[in-house]
Amino acid sequence: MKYTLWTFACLSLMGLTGCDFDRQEQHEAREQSGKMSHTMRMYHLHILINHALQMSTQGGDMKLLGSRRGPAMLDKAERLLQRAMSGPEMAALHKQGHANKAAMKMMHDLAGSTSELTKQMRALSKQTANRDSLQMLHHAIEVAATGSSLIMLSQQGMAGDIDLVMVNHGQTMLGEASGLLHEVANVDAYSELVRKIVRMLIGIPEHPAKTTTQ
Ligand SMILES: [Cu+2]
Repeated sequence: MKYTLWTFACLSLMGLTGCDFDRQEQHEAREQSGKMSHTMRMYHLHILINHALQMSTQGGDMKLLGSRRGPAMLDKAERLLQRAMSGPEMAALHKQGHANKAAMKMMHDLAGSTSELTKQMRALSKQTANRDSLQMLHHAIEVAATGSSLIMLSQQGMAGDIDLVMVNHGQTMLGEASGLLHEVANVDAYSELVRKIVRMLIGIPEHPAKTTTQ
């Protein structure tokens, strides 16, 4: 009997400790998100927008190939863009007074141009003129968005020596994107919009997130 009671007491104690541990973890997670810098939160939203842009270029390429998956991909890109820009996370950043920050303005400019490009991509088809050049322009966006995301991710300072590899490779990708633009001679409105977007991506990440903790 004594032994049974003792076992029961031990099990209860273990259960309580487990609960305490869960509570502690939840508390730490809340603390962590409270301490997370606004720059880190903005960069993560920005990475989502870069990805929406990449999805658009894939959708645009599929439209040029005549694939019926093209419009569906453009729909998904638009939904992600809307989710990132109109979600509670963005609203919170604005509420906290970050609406006029340079990084926020850049993000809104990029999102606006992405939305405009996605709309224009709806008109692409197998019959579109200069399809090869348009695909090269799409690749320029793809490469620049990848470079921009790698740099922003490495600026979070989460992976030590690997951050350096990421930032260097990101810069190489931005250079590659610039080179691709020079290869395409188109001067129509669509190409100009692509060039504007690539230039925005090249100019984006400037401030290491960890130095601006608030
Ligand atoms: Cu905003």
